[in-house]
Amino acid sequence: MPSTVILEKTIYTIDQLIEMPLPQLALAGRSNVGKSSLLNRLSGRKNLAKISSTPGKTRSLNFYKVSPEDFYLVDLPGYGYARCSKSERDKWAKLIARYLQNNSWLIGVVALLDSRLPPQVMDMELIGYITSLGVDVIPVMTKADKCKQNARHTNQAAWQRLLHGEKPPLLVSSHSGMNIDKLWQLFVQRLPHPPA
Ligand SMILES: Nc1nc2c(ncn2[C@@H]2O[C@H](COP(=O)(O)OP(=O)(O)OP(=O)(O)O)[C@@H](O)[C@H]2O)c(=O)[nH]1
Ligand SMILES: [Mg+2]
Repeated sequence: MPSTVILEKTIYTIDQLIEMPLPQLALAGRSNVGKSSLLNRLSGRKNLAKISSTPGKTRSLNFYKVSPEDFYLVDLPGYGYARCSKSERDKWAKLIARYLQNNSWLIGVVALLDSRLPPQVMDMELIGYITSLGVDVIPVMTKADKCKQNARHTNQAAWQRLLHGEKPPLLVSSHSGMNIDKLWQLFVQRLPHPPA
């Protein structure tokens, strides 16, 4: 587990985007999939990132610095949130795209997928887009506590087939803590110089 995770920078618009010179892992996924909750669980702090049962809670790019490992976890606004205006959705999509493109500090995008659902077109589009940028995708399935074992294994196997993965996506739960340690290990292994 990380020693400390602190919010270092919040970005609302493209012109606020600046280089953040440390390795970065971004958490991406549909609105309400559990990005901010996962960040809280990973940090061991319940109220670090704002969460809500109303989709569209995170409206900015939030850079959380992890020490002493020295990297950023970046909480992104969710996509596919239908109830906000089209112009607002377009603005977020552009901001996220600009962040993901040509960012040499980005070492991977954690694609969060709802374990209760079979693969969704919108999630496939995100993964296709990230892959097209030459960025690694780390698929992770959220809310495992909310899903019967049979269903989550079916959905997990479906994702593994679609992504041609050697391993199935990791099933996690921010509520029960299931596999949070394993997820943390996955992250740390990706760092350019993993601590000894
Ligand atoms: N049962 C269960 N509920 C979860 C879990 N993770 C998140 N939730 C719930 O799902 C809802 C959305 O969680 P958030 O973490 O705000 O989701 P988000 O992906 O950050 O959403 P946006 O900021 O809108 O994109 C909240 O009501 C959470 O309590 C989980 O592991 N298990
Ligand atoms: Mg959020």
